[in-house]
Amino acid sequence: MSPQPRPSRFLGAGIGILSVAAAVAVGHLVAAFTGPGSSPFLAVGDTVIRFSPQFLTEFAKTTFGTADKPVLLGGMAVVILAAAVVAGLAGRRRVGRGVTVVVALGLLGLATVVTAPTFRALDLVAPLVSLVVGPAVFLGLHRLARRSSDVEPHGLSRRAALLGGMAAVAVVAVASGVGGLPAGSGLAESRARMTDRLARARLAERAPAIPAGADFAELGTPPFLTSNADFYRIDVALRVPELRAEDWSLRIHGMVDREVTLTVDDLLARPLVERTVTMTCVSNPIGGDLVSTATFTGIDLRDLLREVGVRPGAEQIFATSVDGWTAGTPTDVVMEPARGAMLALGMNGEALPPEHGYPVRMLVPGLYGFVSATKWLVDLELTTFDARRAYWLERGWAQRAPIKTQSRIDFPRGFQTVPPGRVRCAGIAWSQPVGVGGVEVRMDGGPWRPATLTTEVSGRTWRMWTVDFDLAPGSHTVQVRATDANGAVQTEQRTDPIPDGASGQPATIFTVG
Ligand SMILES: Nc1nc2c(c(=O)[nH]1)N[C@H]1C(S)=C(S)[C@@H](COP(=O)(O)O)O[C@H]1N2
Ligand SMILES: [Mo]
Repeated sequence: MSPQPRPSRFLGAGIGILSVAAAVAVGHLVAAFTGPGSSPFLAVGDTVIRFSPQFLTEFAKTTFGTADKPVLLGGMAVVILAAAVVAGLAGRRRVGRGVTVVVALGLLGLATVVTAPTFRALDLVAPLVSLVVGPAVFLGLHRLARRSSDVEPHGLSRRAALLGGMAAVAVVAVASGVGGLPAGSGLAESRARMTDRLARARLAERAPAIPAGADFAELGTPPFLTSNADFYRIDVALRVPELRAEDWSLRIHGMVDREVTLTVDDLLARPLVERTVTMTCVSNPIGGDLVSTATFTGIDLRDLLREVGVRPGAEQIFATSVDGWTAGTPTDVVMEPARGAMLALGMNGEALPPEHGYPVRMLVPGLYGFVSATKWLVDLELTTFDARRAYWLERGWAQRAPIKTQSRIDFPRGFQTVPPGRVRCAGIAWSQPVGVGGVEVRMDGGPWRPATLTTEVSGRTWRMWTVDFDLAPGSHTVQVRATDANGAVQTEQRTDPIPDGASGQPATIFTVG
């Protein structure tokens, strides 16, 4: 009997990497058919997000912005790669050790899928397939490697068999990973149908017309309406939930007189309203761009809740998305007659884009998104504040979070150099739902001067401002503050976004020269 030579380090590591890659990729491919929630790779990522401490989430958001998810998945790939190399090296002398590491990785994937908030029995298939594929490939390649190193006349062809086997695994892994990316979910067709239905529906309430001079885009402000492509996006979903309108339903239960379950047809049979709303994220720093405006189409949430019958003592509307994210909205705010809270199906003349909550999201003008704007909404429970604690409340953010009166300087930009003479400063301000009453600007600590404002479209939306200064060459500092329609001035007091939104007046240093 020939001795059992161990594969070279290089070969050992290669076998480890290939078997783990095959396991991950095949699991991902199977998940494309059984449900995106069951991809072991994505489930591990979701779990990392779910259990990340607050500071880390904030760090990721501020450092990588919306690239935070690709960065996370890339980081995970590196860690898994390292574990695969460890498995490969450990398995050189004793195959069993390598297999143990591969199985441990598989069990990790299985555990994260099973503990996901959206877990269903069918989700077991993908991680179980991964769990089998990993060790099987590992053992198979080891067998080929052993044989190919036997000193026999057939050595060359056995070597060829090993290389062929490794290449085949690599091809299968890449093909599965790529194949698993776009799951054929019929989402595009579903959205096209919805866009069509919304376009043909009769509106019971129209959004106000946007007048020609609603923005100062030529001076550097954003356009009044943000396009869907440019609308800021914030959520904790690693993969955008793929939920067809045809499969959607919303359960309204808890402290209500009549529990109901509604379909999209039920919603479209109700009077449709169209409202233009400026949305803001509580994480938006002073001067930040997590603020956007769109015209939403949907149904009035207050009307719906009045029909369902809200019981006294139901302090919050606890909303859950299909991927298990939650938000608690104070009931009293939603039930204010002029508030305009809604369940939205359309955004700027089309079905909600998948990343903004298709098919249905909630929206409450004047409340930060984390307490009001649940995307991919599937459940509303009327309950007390004590009974349920929402996702961000659990992580140190506030229970009640009205949007603070805020303003932003869009021109000049920080440290920009502008030509001498007349400098035309411009920016935006918002104070939902009452609206912006005025904006004042001062230069280099001088007197506050009233700015020119665009025509108000609605108290639920932002307003743009501009003011001219004649400036001498040199460094200057411009500062702005908004006043709401009731005369309350935006505070000078600086606070961080956590727990209920940043406050303070923006200031920009720039150069005239
Ligand atoms: N399902 C779900 N809905 C969500 C979130 C989320 O993480 N998951 N984030 C909320 C937050 S913090 C904000 S600011 C808004 C952002 O909505 P947008 O991405 O459409 O701008 O969505 C809210 N709705
Ligand atoms: Mo947010």
